[in-house]
Amino acid sequence: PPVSIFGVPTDVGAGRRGASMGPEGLRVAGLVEALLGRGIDVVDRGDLKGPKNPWLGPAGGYRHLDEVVAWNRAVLEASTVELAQGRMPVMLGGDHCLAIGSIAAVANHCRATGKTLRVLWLDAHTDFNTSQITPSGNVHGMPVACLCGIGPEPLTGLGGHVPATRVSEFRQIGIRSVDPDEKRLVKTHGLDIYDMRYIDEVGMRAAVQQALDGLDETTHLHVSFDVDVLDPTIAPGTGTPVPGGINYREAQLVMEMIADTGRLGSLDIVEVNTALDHGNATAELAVDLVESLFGKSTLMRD
Ligand code: DIR
Ligand code: MN
Ligand code: MN
Ligand code: MN
Repeated sequence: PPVSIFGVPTDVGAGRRGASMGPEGLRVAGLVEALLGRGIDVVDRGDLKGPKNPWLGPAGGYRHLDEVVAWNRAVLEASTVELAQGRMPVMLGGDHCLAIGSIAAVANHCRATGKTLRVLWLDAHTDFNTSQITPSGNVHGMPVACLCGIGPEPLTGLGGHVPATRVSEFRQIGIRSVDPDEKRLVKTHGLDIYDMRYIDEVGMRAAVQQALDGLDETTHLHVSFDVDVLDPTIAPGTGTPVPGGINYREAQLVMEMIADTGRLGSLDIVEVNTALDHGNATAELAVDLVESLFGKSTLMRD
């Protein structure tokens, strides 16, 4: 489908400033031109608007909850409009809290059209914290829980359907940092996680095959790409880098295997923090990977 790009310059869900510059970093790295170069029908709709970062501490277990809700309403609305027009929304973060709005919209779209939802969550973190167990209060550590109905009502009910998604619709790849109580919660809820140890043991190909197993022509595949899934040596421009991430070849393989399914329906590219980057290397790498996600490959393959 034709692609509609939105910048979502928020860092209200993060613990460090600067993810708000991510959309511009990705544009400067040539994201739009890269997609155009692949022959894709793409429009950059500019930046969504939302509140500025008040830079306060947590209140009731959340930092900036009202601001996070406001940003997510904007994301939900924009995504909903694009999906209804048969277009593919691509949200440029911004911090990962925006996935509450983007995925709530996609889940509603699937309900309305009878499609099956699969979310591929590429991240160092499971993002399954709650206000009770979060060590930080940062909502970018909570979007998966919120989507699955665990969280504050303004976020769990954002799209009007609680829960927005089922845990069984998620597959998480690249995980290597889960907070102590969050570990218990993902275990209790049975989240399907392909962590770094699993990737080391079976290889990225097998892990991605399993995570994408069961897709068919009725599947809407949403990819939520937190750039901190990448190893910090190749992607330093992100707020919560964790050693031991996926390397360049593994990242290319994930993207190429997703492209091969032909089911990509929507995308988030989040947590690019240009204030922490070396030059614009992280955004440039993300653009390189997105080209593969949209079908660039070395050879013609059958
Ligand atoms: C940590 C960091 N688990 C938290 N989470 C991040 O604050 O909840 N998610 N960085 O992307
Ligand atoms: Mn994340
Ligand atoms: Mn992360
Ligand atoms: Mn490529």
